[in-house]
Amino acid sequence: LNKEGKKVGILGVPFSKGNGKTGAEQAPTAILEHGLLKSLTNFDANPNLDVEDFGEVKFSSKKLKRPVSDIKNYAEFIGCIERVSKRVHSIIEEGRLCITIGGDHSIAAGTVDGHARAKDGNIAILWIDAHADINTPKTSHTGHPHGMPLSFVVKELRDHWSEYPEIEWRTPIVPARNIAYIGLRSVDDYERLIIDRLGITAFGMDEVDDLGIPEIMRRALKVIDPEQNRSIHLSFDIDGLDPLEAPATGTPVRGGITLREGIQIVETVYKTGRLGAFDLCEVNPQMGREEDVRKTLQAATDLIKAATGHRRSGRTAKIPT
Ligand code: Z70
Ligand code: MN
Ligand code: MN
Ligand code: MN
Repeated sequence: LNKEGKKVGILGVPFSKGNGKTGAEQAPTAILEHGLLKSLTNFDANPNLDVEDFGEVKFSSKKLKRPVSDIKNYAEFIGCIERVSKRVHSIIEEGRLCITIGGDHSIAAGTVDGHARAKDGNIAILWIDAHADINTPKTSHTGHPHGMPLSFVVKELRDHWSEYPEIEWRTPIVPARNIAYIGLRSVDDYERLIIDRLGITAFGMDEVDDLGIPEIMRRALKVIDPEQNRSIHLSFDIDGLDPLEAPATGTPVRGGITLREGIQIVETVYKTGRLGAFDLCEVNPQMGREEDVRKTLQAATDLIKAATGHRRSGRTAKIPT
C-alpha cells in the first residue's frame, strides 16, 4: 500500500453519555465547521487526498434484560459503541484509514473493537491521554464509561465484563502488551495496578520530560509492534495536550504534552505507513471562552492533518495549471 496515497474515511460520533457532562457531542460538527475537510485537501496540505466523509453514526440506547447500576448510561454506551464498531470495521475493510471524531473517549471501545476485528487482532494501540481509561466496572470510582474503554477491549480483562448484558458481539482479542500510553498524569490506584500486572507500556509526563518524544516513540513502537507488521490504532484524547493549548475539554489536567509534541507523535506513526485508525476525542465546544474553543478546534485539526500525512515543512506541491 502506498502510504502517501492511503484513502481516508471520516466518521463522527456525537456521543457524550460516557463522561457525565454534555458538550462533547457537539465536537464532530464543530470540527467540520471549523474547516477540517478544506484543511486536509488545501493546496498546501494534500490536494490529491482521497477523503470520504461518512457522516455521523446513528445510535440509540439498548433495551436491557436486567438493569446495570455500576456503569452510568450503560444502555446508551453499548448501544453507541456496537454501531461504532460496525462502521469502523467496514471503513477499514474498504482500505481506508478510519478517522473517528468523538464524542467522549468511551467511543474508543467501539473503534478499537472494529479495528481489531478488521485485522484479526493484529493491532497495536497507542493511547495519548492524561488518563489511563482502563478501569473495569468494579474498579471505577465514577462509573463513567469514558474511564473504561481499554478494559472493554483488552483480552486479559474480558472476564471483568462477562456479567454485563448485550455485549456478546464484542471481540476482546487485543493483548495488553500491544498497548502503550503517552502523557499520563492522572491515573487511579487500581488502574496503576492493572497497568503493572498486565505489563502495559506507560510513559507518563515524567518520562516525556526525561526522554523526549522521539525516544519514547522508538521504545513504544518497539514494544507494541516489534515485527513492524501491526495496524496501529492511535487514540488521541485531546486532554493529553496541555490545557494551555487545548482548554476546551471536560477534564483538563495541567502539565501535559505540547501541541508540537502531539503533532510529532502523530507524524511518527504516520511515517510507519501502518496507521490504521485515528480517534480524536473529548473536545468540548461548550467549555471555556470562544477563544479557548477556537484554539482547541485548531489543535484537533492540526492533529488530524498530521494523521493524513501533512508535513509542517511543506509537501512537494504540483504546479497549478
Ligand atoms: C477517571 C474515571 C477520565 C477523561 C476523565 C477519569 C477518567 N479515571 N477520562 N477524563 N478523559 O472516571 O475513571
Ligand atoms: Mn469521568
Ligand atoms: Mn481518555
Ligand atoms: Mn483523558
